[in-house]
Amino acid sequence: MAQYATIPFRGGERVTPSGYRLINRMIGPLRPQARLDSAALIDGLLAPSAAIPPKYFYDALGCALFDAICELPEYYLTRTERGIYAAHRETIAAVVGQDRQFIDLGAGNCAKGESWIAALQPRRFIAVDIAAAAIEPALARLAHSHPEVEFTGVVTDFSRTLDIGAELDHGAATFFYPGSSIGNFAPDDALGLLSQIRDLCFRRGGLLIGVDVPKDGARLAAAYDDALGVTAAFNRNVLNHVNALLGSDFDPAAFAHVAFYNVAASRVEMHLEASRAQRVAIAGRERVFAAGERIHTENSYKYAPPEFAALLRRAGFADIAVWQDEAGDFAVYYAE
Ligand code: AVI
Repeated sequence: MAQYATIPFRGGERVTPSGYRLINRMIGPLRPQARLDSAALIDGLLAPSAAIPPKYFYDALGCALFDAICELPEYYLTRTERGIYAAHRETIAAVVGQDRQFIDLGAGNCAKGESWIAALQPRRFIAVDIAAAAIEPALARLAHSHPEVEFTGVVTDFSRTLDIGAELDHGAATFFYPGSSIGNFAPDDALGLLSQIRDLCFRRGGLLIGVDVPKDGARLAAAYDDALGVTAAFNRNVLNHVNALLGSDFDPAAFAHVAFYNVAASRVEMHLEASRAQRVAIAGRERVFAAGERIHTENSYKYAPPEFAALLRRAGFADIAVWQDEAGDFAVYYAE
């Protein structure tokens, strides 16, 4: 039973005997889900406390802005995680094991996943992301440089469900979920996703995951409100994406970027604040925003290592190893 369609690889060149495949789960029989998603997006915008799920950040421009965020001096997450991998690569590789299928969740430009190919020598590399625009060129590039690996791209929204079981074989699997992306889920949803990953590990498998740690609120606020305004542009751009999806008429320039650390909830929150009173047409309805009214666009939860290890255990993982940088700013876990 085909639940999805294999689509031609736009702009790609088949360079390996095995080639690479891009599977798009948002097309064909799954279109009704896209309609449900639009309905949920509209409901969120019309609700008294307006919200947009963070998955809508990632149109082509949003992906490029996120790549730029990862280079910012204030955004310590990416380089700290990279430093942990560089410092412990051999030890981590020995614990994880080679010759597995490697599932890069939220792969984006696949740069982080690619950095593990030499050490882990995966048989198969499955890049999973909501943004086809990010993984298409990445897979074309990877297939050139690693002809020994079989590459597959799956374009899917795993904030709903991780429907990639059909792409896995029964060999050992390493799931890779870097960048503290798990922090963009509410804790109960994070538990749900971790449990699904655990179920997909079959008999032999594990999860290598990077997670940000709570720290000084001013430092966290700066990481999500940088001096150059790149994160502000990333946040506002979600309104461009919503306009493209819904035909709404948000003016991104009429909303200010707001980011702060909510200590009690252990999360950074991002909002868009209406700079003046305004009316926005959304799917045949009108939403009036008062000056100062906010649209909640993202939570980024931070976990101390004992808390995150407990979450992994609740999801059914055991044998949890943790690596951190010297300052304890970020943590990497491998759980089987
Ligand atoms: C993708 N995710 C882990 C980022 C984060 O840190 O929560 C998204 C982001 N939002 C603002 N800056 C980066």
